[in-house]
Amino acid sequence: MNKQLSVIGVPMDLGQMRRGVDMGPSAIRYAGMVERLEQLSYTIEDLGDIEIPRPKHQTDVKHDNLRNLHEIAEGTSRLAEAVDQVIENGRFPLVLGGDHSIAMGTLAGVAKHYNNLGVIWYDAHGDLNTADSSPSGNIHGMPLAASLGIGHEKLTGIHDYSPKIKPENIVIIGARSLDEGEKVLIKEQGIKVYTMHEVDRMGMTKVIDETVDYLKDRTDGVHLSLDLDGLDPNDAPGVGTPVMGGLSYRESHLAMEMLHQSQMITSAEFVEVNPILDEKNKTAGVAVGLMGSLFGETLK
Ligand code: 6HN
Ligand code: MN
Ligand code: MN
Ligand code: MN
Repeated sequence: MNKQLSVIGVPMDLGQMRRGVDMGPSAIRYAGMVERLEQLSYTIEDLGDIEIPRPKHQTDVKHDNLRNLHEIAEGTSRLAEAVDQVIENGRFPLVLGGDHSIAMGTLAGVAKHYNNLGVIWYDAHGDLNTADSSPSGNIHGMPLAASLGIGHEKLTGIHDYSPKIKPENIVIIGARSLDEGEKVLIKEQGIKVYTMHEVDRMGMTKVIDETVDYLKDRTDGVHLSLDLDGLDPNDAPGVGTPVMGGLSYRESHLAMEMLHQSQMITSAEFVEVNPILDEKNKTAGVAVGLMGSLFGETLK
């Protein structure tokens, strides 16, 4: 793994309606991220936080079922620039959210450096909505669709190109709350999904083995987009859209350890940590623990 990490915080809360997720990057840093990764002999450069615009006026709040469209497009474009530069400098981008709408910016910055970027989307949700299919108008439910080039052009066109990724290069793990339109898109586009049903039947070992096999030959880099709500709310309570019956703390550590062993991950983001909804910064601690495993911590 690239031993030079660049950390970028994204205090974004405009993609959903619960306050507090903008403090996710601080909470993760406070939980000891830098110390944890330095122990694994990574060199860490913390680039601080991307500036996210505040919504300008009340009438600007909702454009055609796309809440805070302009501000999110602006903030994620800045993120795309920063991530692009990190890769340009030969370093590994580690992005801290913020709500999941930031993935549009991260992927925009990452994907132009690859011909076939793979994406592992670790999440209770598919985040494959568009303005037409979204039940909420919340853009954090849309970043995977936008990255595929599906949705409003302000979102699909971030960093001036589209699409960022191909449907056959995506693996979703942990899904248990998919909207009808998302299910249709998954079928139409042939996106690989391991729902909780498959994780329960197959076990996480087989899920990750298959994921690695599937992505190995078809991709030249793999981005991990880890939404903390992929985990069960008992293990990660500090998230805005919790869904019962999720991936356990232990399954998630196993997944991260196996992904480390695969040597496949070339960029990562940890999103949706909301310290206001959390229990004593537990969820940020879980995020840092999972980073430890992803970056090679072992008990031996
Ligand atoms: N996330 N599918 C729901 C929606 O409003 O589109 C929930 C989205 C959650 C998004 O957790 O990143
Ligand atoms: Mn506007
Ligand atoms: Mn998500
Ligand atoms: Mn989610």
